[in-house]
Amino acid sequence: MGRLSFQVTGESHGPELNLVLTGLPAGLEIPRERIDHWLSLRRQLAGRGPRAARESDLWTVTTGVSGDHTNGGPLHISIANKDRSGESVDRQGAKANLEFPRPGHADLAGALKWGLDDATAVAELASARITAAYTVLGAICQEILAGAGCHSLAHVTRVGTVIDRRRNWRKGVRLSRLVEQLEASSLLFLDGKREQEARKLLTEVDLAGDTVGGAFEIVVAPVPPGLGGPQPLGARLDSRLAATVMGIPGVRAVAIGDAFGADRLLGSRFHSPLHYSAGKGYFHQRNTAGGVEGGMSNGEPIVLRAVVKPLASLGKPLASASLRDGRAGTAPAVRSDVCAAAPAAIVARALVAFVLADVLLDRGQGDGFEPICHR
Ligand code: EPS
Repeated sequence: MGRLSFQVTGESHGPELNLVLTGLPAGLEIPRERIDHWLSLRRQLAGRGPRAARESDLWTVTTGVSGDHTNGGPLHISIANKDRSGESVDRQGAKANLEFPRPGHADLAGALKWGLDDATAVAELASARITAAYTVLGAICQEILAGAGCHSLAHVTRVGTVIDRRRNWRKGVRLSRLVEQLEASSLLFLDGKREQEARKLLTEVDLAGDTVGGAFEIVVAPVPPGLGGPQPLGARLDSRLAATVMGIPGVRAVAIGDAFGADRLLGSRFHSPLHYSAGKGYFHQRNTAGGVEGGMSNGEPIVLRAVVKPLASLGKPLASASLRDGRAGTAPAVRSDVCAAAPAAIVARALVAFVLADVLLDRGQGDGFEPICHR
């Protein structure tokens, strides 16, 4: 769409994941520590199942660098899988029988698409394992944002019934200290007491053989105004951000700003008065627009929110029907994570960094400002 593009390949239990990223400027340092840090957050935050603990996400750059810096060519990075068994396993460690699709998983739709009587191949492609590669992508793109002075954070706002403290992300907010605070929390919560409640809930849900949904928000600030555009559709920042984050397995709803709940409100209540000060420039009292109006950044923090469904692999599975002959049965009790909210938030931060790095690098004729970062 813009200047950057990427491809990711790999199966959940295949030998490796591969990321090919094109369009990077030459001379960008590969941020090894940040990549490892983001990967370990994605792997180790609360809510993960036994598989995540077994992986170490060792990654190797094979092309596109000269020493520690990009050389202007396509960057290729592979991430090794430790579990290379080629198939999902059940909670006892035996091959999961995917003749009976897990309701809510990709199993049924993929089996119908490819005419399969066992959904193993579908589960391999649909697995969230691929998000390790998105995380590497985002950690690199965050360097481009950093070059433009933009910080970003991932905050889990809900795990099941437990809601974390909320903030109004207003212009001038400094994100770097908050990032440290959030990353010290096992669930990317701001409030330690609520984090403990959410941890307790995760343990209970796991013991019950169930999974639980959640929600998160990604915040980027400061953001220069005018990124994106009202036309064409593919240039709209809201459309690009939402479409990209919606592609994370488990994410089922994406909103910009305070849009969740806006269906109940009057315009005079939802929108917020506009002000101007010499120091801050233009700003709204409340950032209900989430920093994007008319498909363009308005200079306020970008706030993207998303809902993650409860994962479909259950310890006490639902009734299902055979892919062979339709007979009634039960879906398998496949090994799984308990809640995807925290790892998905890290992945969303990564993909948001990709979209914003792309619009920052791609600014050219018609955009009306000096390129911020084009080493
Ligand atoms: C996943 C199921 C689990 C997760 C996996 C995504 O794997 P397994 O089937 O081996 O138990 O742990 O996520 C990862 C391996 C990862 O690195 O994120 C799924 O069905 O999507």
